[in-house]
Amino acid sequence: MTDSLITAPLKRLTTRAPGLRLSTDPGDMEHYGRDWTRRWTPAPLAVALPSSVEEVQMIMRWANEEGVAVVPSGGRTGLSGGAVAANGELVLSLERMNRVLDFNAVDRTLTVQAGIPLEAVHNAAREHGLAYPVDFGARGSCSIGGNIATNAGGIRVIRYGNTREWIAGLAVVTGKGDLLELNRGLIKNSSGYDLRQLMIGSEGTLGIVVEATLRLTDPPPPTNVMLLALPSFEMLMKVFAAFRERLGLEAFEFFTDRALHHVLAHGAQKPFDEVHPYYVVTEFAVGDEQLEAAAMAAFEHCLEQGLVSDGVISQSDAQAAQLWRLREGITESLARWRPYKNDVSVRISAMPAFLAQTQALLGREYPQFDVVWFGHIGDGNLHINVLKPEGMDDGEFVGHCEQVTKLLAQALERHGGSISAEHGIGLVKKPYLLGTRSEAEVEVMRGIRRVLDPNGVLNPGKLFDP
Ligand code: FAD
Ligand code: 2HG
Ligand code: ZN
Repeated sequence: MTDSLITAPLKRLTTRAPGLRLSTDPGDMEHYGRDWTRRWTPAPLAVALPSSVEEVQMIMRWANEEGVAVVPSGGRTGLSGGAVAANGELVLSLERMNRVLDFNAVDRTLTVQAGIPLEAVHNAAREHGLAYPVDFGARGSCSIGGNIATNAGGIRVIRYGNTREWIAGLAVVTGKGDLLELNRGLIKNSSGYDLRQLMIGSEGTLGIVVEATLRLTDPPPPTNVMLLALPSFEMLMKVFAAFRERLGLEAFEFFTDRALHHVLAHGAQKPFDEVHPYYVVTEFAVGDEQLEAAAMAAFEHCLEQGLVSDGVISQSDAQAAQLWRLREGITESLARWRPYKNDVSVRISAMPAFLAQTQALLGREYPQFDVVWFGHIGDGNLHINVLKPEGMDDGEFVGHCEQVTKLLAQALERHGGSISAEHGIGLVKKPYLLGTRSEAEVEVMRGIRRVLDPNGVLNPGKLFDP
């Protein structure tokens, strides 16, 4: 610890929790004070790395007494600023609470500490011949606690749903420091409010997830991955319908030529000789003649109807991984531009009209910007990343993007959509929460927050203002 940075409240914390690992090292403050947004300058009070539930409770009780704000922190891969500590908060990192606690073969559940990386959960499930199906590109760095706090989605929602579907139980330390054991792995439980579900997606504003019991499922079937090239945007949802009608889809993802451009510049392999404006990566079960015939029928139908102009199907696991890299590598390939991100969703039935209107809106508002579209189109979820032009001032860039996001939010409101599909509201989308959620809903949320965190010490300023 850097002595000059150990304030009186921190001294009292070390007295109360003598074994607690605490850091005021400037490198740690910088590292733990930010997430992937890179828009705010980290300025925490200190970083606490508890190793037990009791230490988390001690921290929360201390925070209430001292009036110190606490930012729960997982893998800090969040894209909405939820784990940013820029105002003298204590960062409470779950990084050291990263163990598998129990596997139950009869219940098919895995109980883990919240700081465990998603990929370690995948591996643990696989070791027991089962699978945890929530998956996405940040799997190596993000934590299960962060996934729960954001109700993370990813590339297999179309088949398996969001994180919410896979949580059988939670242990949560509330803003007051109480420990709640929620649902305890039960499949059926009609004994009043489901507080477990309330915690999922609460972005660290109601409680700190310390442990989770995850439902596991059968390992995925053998699959093929297909990359499709599309001649126009209007074809996208028609291709989706054609494939969904004929196949049980494991994934249906989309990206544009601009996304491909960046991901290729970042080292991925070019899939086609020609450049096409739009692409889809889809994955589906194979293994018998009927399934393979259905996949070919879907592709041929799209080709005949002029909905796709080219396609390639994986012939090996290595090729499947190569095709997936074109989609999963996009976020990393854009990171150096610190893009302004939008993560929006509408119902699938509203998608064609919403896409057409949004394309017109963004074409008008961003004529000279590099706008990169991609996303989980099979779930009605689009990611629209706007890259900052070289030389443009940060403030001017964000200001402009925020004006456009207001228009986008209005379009979403007209279509009954959401300003955040899977990344959370955090700081980035806070100004647009009303519109997706009504005043009455936000007032209920405030009330719930007051009960669980009466002194407002948990992640203040995130999601909505007090
Ligand atoms: P953090 O960033 O550390 O925190 C996120 C939020 O959760 C913050 O509000 C934080 O305060 C809170 N929090 C963290 N841990 C806890 C806890 N234990 N208890 C209470 N609150 C907590 N997201 C998707 O949904 N789908 C995707 O496909 C996807 N792909 C991504 C790809 C890349 C390359 C990257 C960088 C990010 C991607 N994300 C995606 C976003 C991000 O990975 C997810 O939001 C993830 O769930 C965040 O987990 P984390 O542990 O990094 O959380
Ligand atoms: C994805 O789907 C992630 O790849 C990240 O949700 C999206 O970078 C983004 O905007
Ligand atoms: Zn996504």
